[in-house]
Amino acid sequence: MADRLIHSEDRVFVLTGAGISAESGLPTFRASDGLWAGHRIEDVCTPEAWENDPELVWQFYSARREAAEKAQPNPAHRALAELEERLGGDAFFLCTQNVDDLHEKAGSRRLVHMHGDLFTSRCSAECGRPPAGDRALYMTKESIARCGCGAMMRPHIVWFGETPLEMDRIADELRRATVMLVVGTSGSVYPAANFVHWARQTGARRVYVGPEAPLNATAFTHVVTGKAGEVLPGLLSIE
Ligand code: BV8
Repeated sequence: MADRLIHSEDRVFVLTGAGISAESGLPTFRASDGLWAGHRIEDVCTPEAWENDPELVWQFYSARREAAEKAQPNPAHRALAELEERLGGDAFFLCTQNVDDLHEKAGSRRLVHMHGDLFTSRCSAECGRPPAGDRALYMTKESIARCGCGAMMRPHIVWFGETPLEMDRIADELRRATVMLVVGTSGSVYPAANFVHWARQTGARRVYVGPEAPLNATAFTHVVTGKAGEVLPGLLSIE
């Protein structure tokens, strides 16, 4: 990229996907050995899957809790946390599709998990009690925690067919951004894959970082090919 990506007066909206956590040892979804390997999405990541077999769903998410618990942020996560620090105030906003907590471990603060987060559970009967922090592993149906109302606790994760979280805040931050940076997402899941098209309407500069072009590559002004952990530290210096 000829000139610097970010200028001191910019407002930066960042969208991340599974690719940013790949260098931390967490598999992406669509890689051959990806997260879905061995599980059909519809068997572990839909409300129907939960109705059919809550034990299998909790075994899937317990395995992901175990992996995420051991994982550490990589230079890409840290570069974003440092950019937030340098821009300061509300000039930086991070929306992640990831349910791991590596952005928080790296020090990011102004962020939302639009697809939920691994270390929170909520009442499967939606009795009204708020979601609660939960790092336990549930490998059998009998061991699954119960809500005060008696219903099973479910992962606080947005499954296919469910409404993503914080959409109003995300739309508001996207409207105000002058730069949109997208890192490590294949652009195959909606509404996240639409965000770059929304940013195009505001005239924001739109940059993708990843080893291969995403499905919505034509919507970007710049595509920087490479691994996030190798590219982001250099890319995010401010003019
Ligand atoms: C909804 C939580 C209504 C679970 C997830 C329009 C058209 C078609 C279909 C739909 C549509 N609208 C809605 C749908 C249905 C569906 C959908 O999109 N289906 C797809 C399959 C076609 N969407 C929904 O159901 C959504 N809900 O639409 O509700 C609504 C809409 C708007 C407003 C209100 C209501 C809910 C979808 C959320 C599902 N839950 N995650 C869990 O984690 O277990 S989605 C899950 O998959 C992730 O969160 C992520 O979003 C997606 C995976 O994608 P990526 O993160 O991109 O990962 P992937 O493996 O695909 O790619 C990795 C990338 O990283 C690659 O590009 C690779 O090159 C790159 N990479 C690899 N290594 C590196 C790297 N990059 C950088 N550095 C590296 N080192």
